[in-house]
Amino acid sequence: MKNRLIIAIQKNGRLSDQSSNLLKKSGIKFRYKSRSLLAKSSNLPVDVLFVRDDDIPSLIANGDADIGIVGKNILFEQTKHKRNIKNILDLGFSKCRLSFAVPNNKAFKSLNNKRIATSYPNIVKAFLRKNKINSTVIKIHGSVELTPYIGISDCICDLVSTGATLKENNLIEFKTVLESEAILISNKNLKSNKSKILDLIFTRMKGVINARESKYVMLNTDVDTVKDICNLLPGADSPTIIPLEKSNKVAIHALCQEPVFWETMEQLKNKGASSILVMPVEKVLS
Ligand code: PRT
Ligand code: ZN
Repeated sequence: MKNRLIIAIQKNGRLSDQSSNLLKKSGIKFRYKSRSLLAKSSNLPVDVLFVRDDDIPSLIANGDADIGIVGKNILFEQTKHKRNIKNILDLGFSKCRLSFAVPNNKAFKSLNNKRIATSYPNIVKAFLRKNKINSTVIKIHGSVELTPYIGISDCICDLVSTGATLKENNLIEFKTVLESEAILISNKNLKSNKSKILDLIFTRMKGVINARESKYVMLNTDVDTVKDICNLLPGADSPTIIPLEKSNKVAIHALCQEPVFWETMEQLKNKGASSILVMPVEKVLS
């Protein structure tokens, strides 16, 4: 395993599918067998390790894995690994926030002198310290949202994505402590042979992430509207202009690195563009 880069990803949970997909889109071929812990890539010197997400920072800090994908919330909570791990890339999926919430019939203005139930005691304590708030933090592993109703806490600090869980439990979100998403993390002291493999994977992952928002736009327009049309193309660096057989008509092709909404297409049409095609982009290597 010395010369192979070991990538730890979540075995079974909210991060699993998108982590696997990202590795595959980055050109790492591997086969996942449901009970196995390790899959060897068939085309690159890479092994994929399937574990619980909470174990990923310690595996990397101890050198048992080299890089991994976790929620920012997990990395920030496990403060003891900070010295050995670096966050190298925000991956843009599994977005959520760590927020305080209180039963809606007990809303209060100050967090002072409260009992706060959370699975993230380190993040919450750091927040309280920073804001000079004096409260008690109670560590709870699951069903945090029930604790105010069984008399254990006055409020909670938990992950929220759609807000449906808070709503179901009559809780109101009132302060966000951390915005989280999946991140790529790495051991800070990788040997040079492993760093080289990481560089390759890192560049490819960035290409996959950049491509997510990117669209390839093709349209036709009159020569005298080219400037107006190009100004409307979102995040297009330098569009290609191709003369068409019909005099004074051109085709414009552009890589738009920002979302292209229906509104933009309508504006393009109003400026004289026709045959507007918006196509997905799979990979971008700049
Ligand atoms: O078994 P293992 O330890 O590997 O997994 P796990 O059960 O600890 O984690 P898992 O799979 O539930 O979540 C993995 C990561 O997904 C988290 O660490 C976050 O980074 C991210 N993530 C994104 C979330 C959510 N969204 C999320 N909504 N993790 C948890 N939730 C929970 C939240 O705790 C609450 O119970 O979903 C509920 C709220 O969701 P909404 O949509 O109702 O607001
Ligand atoms: Zn977990």
